[in-house]
Amino acid sequence: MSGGLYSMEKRDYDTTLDLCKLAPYGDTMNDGKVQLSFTLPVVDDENGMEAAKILAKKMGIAEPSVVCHNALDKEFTFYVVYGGVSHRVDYTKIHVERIEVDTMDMKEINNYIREHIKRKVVIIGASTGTDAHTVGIDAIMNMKGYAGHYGLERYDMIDAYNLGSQVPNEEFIKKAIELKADVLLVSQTVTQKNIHIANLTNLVELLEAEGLRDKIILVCGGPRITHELAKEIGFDAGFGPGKYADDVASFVVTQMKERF
Ligand code: B12
Repeated sequence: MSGGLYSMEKRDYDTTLDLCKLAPYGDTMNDGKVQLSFTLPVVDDENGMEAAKILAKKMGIAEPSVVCHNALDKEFTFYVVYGGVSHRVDYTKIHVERIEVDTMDMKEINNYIREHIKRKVVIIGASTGTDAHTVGIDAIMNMKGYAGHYGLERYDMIDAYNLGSQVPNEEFIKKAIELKADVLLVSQTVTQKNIHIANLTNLVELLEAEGLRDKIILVCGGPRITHELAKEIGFDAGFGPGKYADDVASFVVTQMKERF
């Protein structure tokens, strides 16, 4: 179930469900049961388990029980704690900025480009700034693809260039001009000290200074990127975990048709 209308409907099988007071579900409706995992830098013994329970209680978890404790080595232990939370959420008031596009498959996207754009779309991707993580951008661009979704290099109607990692914004833009890019894809994995925000904002500023911002579709992605954040800092869209080449390709080609 993907949320939306269906989940807002009353469910006959459980009349105690109140979406204005949404609670986690463990065994019975509204029991508030959650499971929490963390690692403590201590030996795997009774004292460590007690520390894990005390910590969970301090986090507001009622009646915590340690349901799993595994020594990672002599001085680090991994815990899973099960317990209940009393907090409730008003689900009916939630509004999340989301990308409104129906994802097409590779064949449909190629046909869409042939029909509406009538030439190959040039897409350049990179993990920029000091970020050395390449797996995310490779998942989107690599010929072999990821999790059963072919990457953009596989698309007949897309010229995809993956510049790799640690690409300075200036070099990225230089390449965009040289290759006459329609779309720039930026991957950001490291978010320590909000480095991703500084780096992404700098790219937007440089593109604006070059007079290029309005001429290209600018998209970022990564494990901690949301669409809301991306829009806030001047990108056209942001994609997080569980998104693939076909999601981003569907978005960019429909944007190109609408905007250019
Ligand atoms: C592999 C890895 C590395 C490898 C990277 C190798 C490589 N060639 O990429 C190495 C060992 C080099 C590495 C280094 C570092 N890492 Co590292 N690394 C990881 C790890 C284990 C996996 C990341 C990964 O590959 N995920 C798989 C991909 C497929 O997932 P993804 O990136 O989320 O991509 C998906 C979506 O987000 C999206 N997506 C991603 N990018 C894009 C772009 C676009 C345009 C779109 C549309 C979508 C999209 O699509 C993908 C598919 O759905 C994570 C921990 C973890 N388990 O996640 C830590 C992790 C990311 N690393 C971390 C850190 C801190 C580092 C270092 C700073 C460590 C250090 N102190 O040296 C360095 C960074 C150096 C640098 N200058 O960047 C932290 C980041 C913490 C933070 N919040 O900033 C993590 C979370 C580990 C941790 N728990 O602390 N790392």
